[in-house]
Amino acid sequence: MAKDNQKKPANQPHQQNAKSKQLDQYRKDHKNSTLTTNQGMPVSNTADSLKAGERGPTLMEDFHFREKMMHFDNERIPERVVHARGFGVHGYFQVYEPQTELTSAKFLQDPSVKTPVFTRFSTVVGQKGSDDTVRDVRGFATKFYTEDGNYDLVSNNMPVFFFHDAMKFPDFVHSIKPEPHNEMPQATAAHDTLWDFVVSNPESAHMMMWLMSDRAIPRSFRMMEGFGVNTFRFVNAEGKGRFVKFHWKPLLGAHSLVWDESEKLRGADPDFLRRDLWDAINNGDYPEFELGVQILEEEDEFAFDFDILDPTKLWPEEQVPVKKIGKMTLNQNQDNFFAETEQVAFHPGHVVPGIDFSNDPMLQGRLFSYLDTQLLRLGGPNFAEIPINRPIVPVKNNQREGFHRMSIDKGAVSYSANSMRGNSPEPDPENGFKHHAEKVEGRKTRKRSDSFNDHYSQATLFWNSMSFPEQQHIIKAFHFEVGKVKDKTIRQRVVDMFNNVDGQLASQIAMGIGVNPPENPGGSGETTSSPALSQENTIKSATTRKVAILIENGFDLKDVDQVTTELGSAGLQYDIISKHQGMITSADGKQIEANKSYAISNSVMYDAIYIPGGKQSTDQLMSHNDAKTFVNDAFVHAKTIGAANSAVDLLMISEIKQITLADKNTPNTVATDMGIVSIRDSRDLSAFSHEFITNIAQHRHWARENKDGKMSG
Ligand code: HDE
Repeated sequence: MAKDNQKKPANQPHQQNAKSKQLDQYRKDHKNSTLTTNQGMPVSNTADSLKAGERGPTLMEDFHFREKMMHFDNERIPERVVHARGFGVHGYFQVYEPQTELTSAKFLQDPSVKTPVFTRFSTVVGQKGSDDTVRDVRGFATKFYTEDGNYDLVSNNMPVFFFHDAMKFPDFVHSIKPEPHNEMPQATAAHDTLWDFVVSNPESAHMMMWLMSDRAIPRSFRMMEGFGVNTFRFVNAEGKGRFVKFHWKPLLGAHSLVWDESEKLRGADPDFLRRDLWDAINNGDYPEFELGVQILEEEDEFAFDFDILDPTKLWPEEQVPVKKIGKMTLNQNQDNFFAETEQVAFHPGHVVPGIDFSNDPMLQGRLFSYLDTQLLRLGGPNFAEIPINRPIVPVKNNQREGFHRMSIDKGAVSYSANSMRGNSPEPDPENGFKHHAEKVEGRKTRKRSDSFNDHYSQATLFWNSMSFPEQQHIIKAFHFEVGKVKDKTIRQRVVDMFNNVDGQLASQIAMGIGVNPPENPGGSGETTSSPALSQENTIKSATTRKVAILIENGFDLKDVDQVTTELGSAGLQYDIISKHQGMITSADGKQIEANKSYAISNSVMYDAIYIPGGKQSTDQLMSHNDAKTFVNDAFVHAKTIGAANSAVDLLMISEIKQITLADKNTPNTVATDMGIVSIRDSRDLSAFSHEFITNIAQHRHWARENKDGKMSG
């Protein structure tokens, strides 16, 4: 069972502390150990190969060289065909109350039990070495190590998918991956073949709306929802089944980057999302997600105007509420990326008694694919024996041998039924997994049900549910993604296809990509909206957000001390940034350390910026472009900016226009305008700090978009 680590207070410079602790432990673990070969033989020299004379040829008998090189030459395994780039962390799950009425799954019964979990977050399209912040779906796969064996909830951060039937998966993935003739472009949907697939497969409309939305560029893996997408079934001890959709709801809310920021982050920190997760866990800011379920009685299977087995449809939360039944806490980083993140094998078919499948045609296909793909990737059928994949309960069966078999199976009997071993291990008809006894009949056919044929209503529902800034971001995303398509016919077909979603949307798309607007602006006729779909309505919190503090020599120490104390007690993190890394001297001669310089930091790595006062510091900040670029970027990206005393002058020379700043005539008064918080002539920054943190909690101040003539979405 996972251990429940104590939450550590926010501190600074946080990464250094955690890192040096890890390093100390690492050194302790490896103290005075002797280097050996894989056979355990002590090695005398691992730098020079065995040669005939100091300048002579290398000898074939150098078994240490050959073993070392053979192992190195074979260190790579095939990356996942999709979701290659990922990052995994450990944690635990606890149910709030027994769910006996809904399911017999044991890990959903006892609130005192902490079920260990391993969660791997991923992008879909990019290769293992691609960038974290690309526009893409994010995978969110969790392995629960339960007392009834492993249960895998293999989710995405979007609730629907591009088509109905798994049969189309190879076609879709071929179209979105780099084009095969020149392997371009990498890790993006912005090219001809994907959009050719889209216009040729109109059921993709709804998912493409999600992919063009802010959901495709999350601020953090910690601030992302998860969705099981496919319809599953809960079955209770009496055998009663109900349809279920799974959700993960982050306690920090669901938040996104803006497009310009995500592009810049790819250069500034391609590991941005994995570093954010790694640092948060090292800091004791453990990500928490509530597990939610939407439940439908079997009698209500046909009560909706969409088919509940259709994976291009969501069940609007206003119609089928999400019941939160437990919480996952991710509290431990992995020890070894390869052993854990790379070797973990998820499979939607890893279920436990109490969780079963529906006839969702995509789910049925997935049940084949995941097992099949591990054979090549993990080198054979014994991947369940790799430590990260091993259940916490004993595995007993008559499977034997195969590549990389770890267990030494004793005795002569490896079959069932047998008499030589009393037929043990034997099936347990009482407690063993029983498939829900659903009645099924039908003629063999390759047809899809007509009930799957409405491709546009829910795409419109999604569009209707977006706030104005979210809609603007979607239009901008279409301009970028479809604008990159070279074939003008496909660009025109995109406009015509999305005219079925919303006429205004289609006209706006057309405007940016050099094709004709629809002759008759259309739409699907769907007029309702679902507030749960907009990230404007998510949880807003400043906790764990990261602030950049810009100073130079001559800064006001009190301005730094007061605000950093308040940030620390509100659970925020910060870096002190200066032209040069190292000690910086305040106006009254005290020194503090700048743990970052402009060379290794960038505005896009932070949620907010604070500039303390101190005339000499402000003058220096104004004299070089780095600080101005920091502030201007934060402004364009709609982030909270705070400035105290003389630092307000820096804001006045930046691109910040049409904003009300603190005035010399109203000293000691906090001015807040669209997320810019300022104060002049003040020795007490407590009211300022409070206002600054409240603004950070808003995530972004969209009203500011376009105020400088640039559009960040
Ligand atoms: Fe996957 N998917 N998928 N998928 N998927 C894989 O399995 C597949 C789908 C998801 O972190 C592969 O082990 C088919 C939906 C995640 O290791 C592969 C279809 C959802 C991950 C595969 C789908 C997902 C995968 C590649 C039907 C959201 C990463 C490597 C169209 C519910 C797991 C592997 C990890 C990985 C097949 C659709 C989520 C090829 C056939 C829908 C999070 O087996």
